[in-house]
Amino acid sequence: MSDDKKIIFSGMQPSGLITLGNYLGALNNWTKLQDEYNCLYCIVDMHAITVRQNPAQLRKASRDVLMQYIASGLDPEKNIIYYQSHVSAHAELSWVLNCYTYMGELSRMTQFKEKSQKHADNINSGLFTYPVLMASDILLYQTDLVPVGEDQRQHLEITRDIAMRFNGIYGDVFKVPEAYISKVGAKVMALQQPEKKMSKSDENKNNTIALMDEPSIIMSKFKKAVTDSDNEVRFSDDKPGVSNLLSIYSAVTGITIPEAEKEFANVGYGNFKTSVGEAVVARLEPLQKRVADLEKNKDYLDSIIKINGEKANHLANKTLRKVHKKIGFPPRV
Ligand code: ATP
Ligand code: LTN
Repeated sequence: MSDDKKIIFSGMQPSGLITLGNYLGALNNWTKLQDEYNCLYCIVDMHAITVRQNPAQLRKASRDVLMQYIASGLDPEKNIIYYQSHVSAHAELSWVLNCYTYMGELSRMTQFKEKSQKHADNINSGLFTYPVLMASDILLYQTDLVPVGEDQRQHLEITRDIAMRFNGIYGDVFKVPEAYISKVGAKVMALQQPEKKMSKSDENKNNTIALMDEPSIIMSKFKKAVTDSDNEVRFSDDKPGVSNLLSIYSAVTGITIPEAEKEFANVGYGNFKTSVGEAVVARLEPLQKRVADLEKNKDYLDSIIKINGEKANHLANKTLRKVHKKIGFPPRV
């Protein structure tokens, strides 16, 4: 890592198949940052277990996320790509920061409220302290910028609050990070319920496009996407389904939304949805081919994880040691 570049950190949970929302809101933006910044992209398996996971599926999903990171264009030689559970400093810092985070601020987190409603039978304390682990991920690397989708803005705010609180007591221990949220694709909505965000753990698979969905599946999901009854392709708050499809089209093709509205001015919803589906298929096909190639290359993937895990451990431990010293833990002799 060169000293003169700013540091970027972000992550994704291996809690299911990466969706078009994750791709447009996060992953695709990450690939544009890799030359200008020192970047760390984590596969946050420790966050994923805040919801019950099947062990074999979690292992597979973690590997799938790794392959899809690389297939999307993240170069594992330029970026530190690693599994969160391989760097124990995340858990260690998280314990410390738990002691500097208030129950009140955690109970205001919308993600906690939503997930505890959805998993009413498993409202575990990990789900509650999820943002503290996320703050630890970010603060361990003295991160400047965190590229995420709109839904993570509140978690970034609490990360900043925790960092400032800690620095206020002990001096400048942590860099206070900024959220980095792109305008295009920051909130892709569910295809059948465009009032809620597309989410990889959604049980209704017609709501989500997975990056690895076959072209015929992608086309059929777009054909079934909810629109409205006035048959006019226009971006507007009162047309959430159509607006979402326009945003997706704009994000995958690079065409602006006003240009897309013109393109579809006299086109019925059926043909509009087919065009959006085709644009997404065209965008995802090369990525899917790269994943198929990577799948054959187990040794290569293993070596990436090993080398990058070591780099992350080294950087994380520097901050952790500093924290331990500041709070008064006895030195190791
Ligand atoms: P889960 O359903 O398990 O909560 P998720 O789909 O919300 O998962 P995460 O792994 O929590 O995905 O998020 C990974 C990244 O993708 C984050 O930066 C998040 O902001 C972004 N993201 C998630 N959903 C969307 C969406 N619908 N639109 C844009 N960005 C999104
Ligand atoms: N909570 C995030 C995933 C995540 C993350 C991070 C993102 C965990 N740790 C650190 C950015 C930086 C989410 O997307 N739901």
